[in-house]
Amino acid sequence: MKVCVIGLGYIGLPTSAMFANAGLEVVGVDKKQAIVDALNRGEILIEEKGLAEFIKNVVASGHLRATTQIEPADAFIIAVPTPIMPDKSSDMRFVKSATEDVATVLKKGDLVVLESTSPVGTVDSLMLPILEATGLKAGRDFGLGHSPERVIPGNILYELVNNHRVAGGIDEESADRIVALYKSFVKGEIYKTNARTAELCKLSENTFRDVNIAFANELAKICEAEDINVWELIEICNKHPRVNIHQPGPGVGGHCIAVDPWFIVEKEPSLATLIRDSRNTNDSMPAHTASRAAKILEGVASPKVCILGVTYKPDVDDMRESPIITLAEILKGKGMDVAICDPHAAGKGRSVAGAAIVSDPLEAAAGSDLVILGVNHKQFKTLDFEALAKTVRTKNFFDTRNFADAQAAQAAGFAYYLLGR
Ligand code: SAJ
Repeated sequence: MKVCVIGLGYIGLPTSAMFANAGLEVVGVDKKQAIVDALNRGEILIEEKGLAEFIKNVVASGHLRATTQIEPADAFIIAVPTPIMPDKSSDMRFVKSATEDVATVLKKGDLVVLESTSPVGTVDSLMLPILEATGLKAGRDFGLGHSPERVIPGNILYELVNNHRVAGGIDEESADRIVALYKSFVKGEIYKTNARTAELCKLSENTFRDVNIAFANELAKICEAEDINVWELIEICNKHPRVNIHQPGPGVGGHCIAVDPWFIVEKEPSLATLIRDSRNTNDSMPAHTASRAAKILEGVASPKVCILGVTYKPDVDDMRESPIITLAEILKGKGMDVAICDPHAAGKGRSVAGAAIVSDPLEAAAGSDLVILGVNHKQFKTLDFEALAKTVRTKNFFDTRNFADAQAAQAAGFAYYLLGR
């Protein structure tokens, strides 16, 4: 069995390695020569727990190699990006061109599986016509369907194997063949359905989270207006056996939860009203956080703000769609001097709102009038507030995650502010 995986990113790479580790012959295809060259040397260019070692081993075993050109295979897995355009519509260019590539080598008996998160109808309206233009008929001559990845960055290798999966086929036999293929390494259940349901499954999972986070963020704003601590409120509510309110924060980032709900809105704009409102609520949080910061700094001449954390979530180096980048840009736009500290994102030549990212909180906080905790990285749990107090100009601390040691901050003389209170 030979599998061709198209797109060697956060999903394509570990998925290729899983198939290879299960003994299949795997060819990874990517347009970027640097990724292909690295993989053929047994190396990767992204950061993901355990992945470098795993890839090194499967490449050495001879089961995995990479190329820039598609090759004939028995199964094709498409794991390319499906980004969003500025107008919030989906950009399906990469799925389209990957499908066109598959069509050039497609033969009777093959199986084609879309893994990329995609709007409902992608398999039957975008991919199927391209593949059938070869003269082969979907269902009769080749299998086709959707089996979205559902793994969380930072724990991909574990979740790829252990999470449940959905296998949506354009017909029963396609679904069966997708199940059989993934069973080579998946230990979770694989649920069979049709392709459209599988497409909406993936979108609904991330939208569930987005809507629930929006609810928490709306509660945070309500609590600020009503002089209630939202964190205490949520903790107590969640003691109820059927309540599980999510955590508020300065916004929702990443390339999934902040993006996928728009794929539903794009398809059904007049029906997806709660979904659209939730997205807008979450998108309003960086500006809301910035206006709280501006209020704290009222009357301070040429204020300097230090932000701790700039990635989209804790303990990763991934900054995609991070709400903290938006927050930093808004603060800069308000005329503030912004310094950024992030131990995970530092040292990679990246800058945010014109500021270089440094790894030492004390260095970033020097001379500042407000320190904002933006991301709950482990390192920030044990901030040295005594040392921080000596380096700042004004002792203001604004925690957007209810994460820092408030007592230690206050003991060191900081005025401690909390989002959602
Ligand atoms: N966040 C909150 N409050 C919360 C939970 C999260 O503000 O209560 C924010 C985080 O700070 C972060 C964002 O949401 O900015 C998203 O982080 P996340 O860790 O919840 O999710 P992702 O985007 O890393 O991964 C999600 C996962 N989906 C679900 O949990 C339903 C993952 O399983 C998916 O595979 C992934 O999206 C994907 O690729 O679609």
